[in-house]
Amino acid sequence: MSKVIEILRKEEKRQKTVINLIPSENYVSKNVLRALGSVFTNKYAEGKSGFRYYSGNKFTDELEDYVKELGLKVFGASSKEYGINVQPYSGSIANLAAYLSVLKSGDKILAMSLEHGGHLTHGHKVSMTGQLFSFSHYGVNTKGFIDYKDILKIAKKFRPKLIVAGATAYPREINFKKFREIADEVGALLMADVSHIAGLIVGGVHLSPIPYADIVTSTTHKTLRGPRGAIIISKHQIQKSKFNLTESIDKTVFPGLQGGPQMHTIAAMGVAFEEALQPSFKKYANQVVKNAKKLAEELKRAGFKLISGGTDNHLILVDVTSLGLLGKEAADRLEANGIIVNKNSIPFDTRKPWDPSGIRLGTPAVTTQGMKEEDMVEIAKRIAETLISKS
Ligand code: DSN
Repeated sequence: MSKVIEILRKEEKRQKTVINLIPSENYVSKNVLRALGSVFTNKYAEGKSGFRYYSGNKFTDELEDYVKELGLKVFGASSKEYGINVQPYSGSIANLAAYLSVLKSGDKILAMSLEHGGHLTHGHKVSMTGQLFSFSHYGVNTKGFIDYKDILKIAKKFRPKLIVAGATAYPREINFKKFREIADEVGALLMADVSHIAGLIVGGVHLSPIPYADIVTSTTHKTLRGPRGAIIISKHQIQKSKFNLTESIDKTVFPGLQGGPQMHTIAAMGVAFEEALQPSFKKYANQVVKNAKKLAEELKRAGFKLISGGTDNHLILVDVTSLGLLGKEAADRLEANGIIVNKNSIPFDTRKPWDPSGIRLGTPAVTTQGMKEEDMVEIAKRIAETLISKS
């Protein structure tokens, strides 16, 4: 047997036998996997529907047009006002493409800092985004919440051309309406990076950035439960100018940053969007949040210190230093006990991201497996037994 297939089988077994609490991971459906492993992987399709550099794209065009239509539909964005690009290979590329479509190198962007829950591509110095643009960062207050008044103060002083609303490790709901008001006060564009919470938005559990943001970027895995890829939704027109934002984004993605789109991934995105439009997805998104709230409540009861004291979404951020542990140690101990989380920085962390003070947990994957609140009680108990009684 192929060595690769052997490894693949071991990974299949691992995924079935652990409790996966990584908030950015999920288990896709058989149909999403089928599309990912389909013949669309054989096809080159540089360009866009009707304007391809290769022949033989009749069905590729049909597929991409359909997936784009579905992508706008799941986010409730009308094609009259919004366009969508489904080709970005990842969220990082999508964010870079969004910046490059509306800004010049050196322009100012205001985003959430990595230490307080932002993403690397929100201008961290080791990311190309932080090297190409001039970033200022906002964070959370000492209670762990975004302080919109504080963001307005920073924005008035910094005068960014673009404000990014979005995070990878923020357990509370983001108010995109307030971000819009801040952006309008300082004449900035607003971009929402909803990679983590896309499924919650689509499932109607969290506030949508549409119609507030000019640009919305998102990965399609995580809570959205599709393949590893990304999308960019954008208004066609911004600030009443003649500049066509959707066209600019299309050109930045290809040929600006990428070559041939991965049509098998786009096919799988289409399947995930079809699934997200089913009533069962609303139930799923609701249960993700119910499970996270229950898990947070039980962890708190067991003596864990949660950033912001709880959660509104799919994720929980825990400061493990009060237990005399570090993030890596806690994550390793949990893995040894069949529970998979990731070590994570916490707001005001004095330690480096590689060796941080916290762990991040989430419920998208276990909810897909059908777990409910009573299972969260058991999981919290097991986490406490692993980390508290042995620390
Ligand atoms: N690595 C992703 C996460 O885990 O949140 C973000 O890109």
